[in-house]
Amino acid sequence: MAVRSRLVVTSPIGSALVLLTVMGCADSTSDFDQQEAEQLDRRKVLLCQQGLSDRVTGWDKGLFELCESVEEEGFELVRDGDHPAFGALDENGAYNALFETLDTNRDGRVDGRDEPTAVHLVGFSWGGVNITDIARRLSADRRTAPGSGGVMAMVLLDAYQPFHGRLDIPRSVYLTWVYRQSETTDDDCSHDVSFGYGYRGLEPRQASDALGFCVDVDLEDVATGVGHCGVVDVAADAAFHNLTTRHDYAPWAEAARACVLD
Ligand SMILES: [Ca+2]
Repeated sequence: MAVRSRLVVTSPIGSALVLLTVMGCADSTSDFDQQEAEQLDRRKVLLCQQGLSDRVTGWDKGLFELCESVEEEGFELVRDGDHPAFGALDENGAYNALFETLDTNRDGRVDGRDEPTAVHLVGFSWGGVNITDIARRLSADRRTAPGSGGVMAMVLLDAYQPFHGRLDIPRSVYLTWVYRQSETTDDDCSHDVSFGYGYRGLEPRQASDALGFCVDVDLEDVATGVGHCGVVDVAADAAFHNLTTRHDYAPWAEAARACVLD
């Protein structure tokens, strides 16, 4: 186990440099030419996935508003009918809808003949684990050409599933921000569905050969009394900033840590 030491998380500039590195640049804005600018301006798609009981109970816990606020910034939101996010038990439906959105020429493949698209993913609780699966599936899908299955940015909000000890971040995701709480409050609504145990966001582990960067924020360091069911509201501004600028959220820079590497 190791921690990626070259990650810069102390300022928004950190992720800007990260992005330039991802895009194949060296490390300075002098290399940020028209080609990279066009890549940043490419079509942006957002897929969101909810927690396990959220669809049943009607609780979106702030996720719908977050996803639609990003949509208003020019992102194409992959909707599940009228819902701005997919239910946790419909990972296949979410994946298929994403694939169809990326397959712009409708030939059953995602490759260089489709419109260039930057994929963005958001998942809360159970949906956060699903979202990491979706990122992994996209890069491994035989219908996806090499180089066309990457994810530009992913935000995981207290990702949790029973029987998962940790959260594996796929190497195909360039920028990952993980917001989680490590000490569930006594009155948190997750107690009702976990025999009183309460949910805590899983610790992310990034593949040591990952191409991108992963930032881990324990919300206990930036807020008080955060429970599992309040994570989306607490982290919504940070997530919005991450997705729309691809930069770190400066107010929480002191709490940001590089994800542990496998
Ligand atoms: Ca296609």
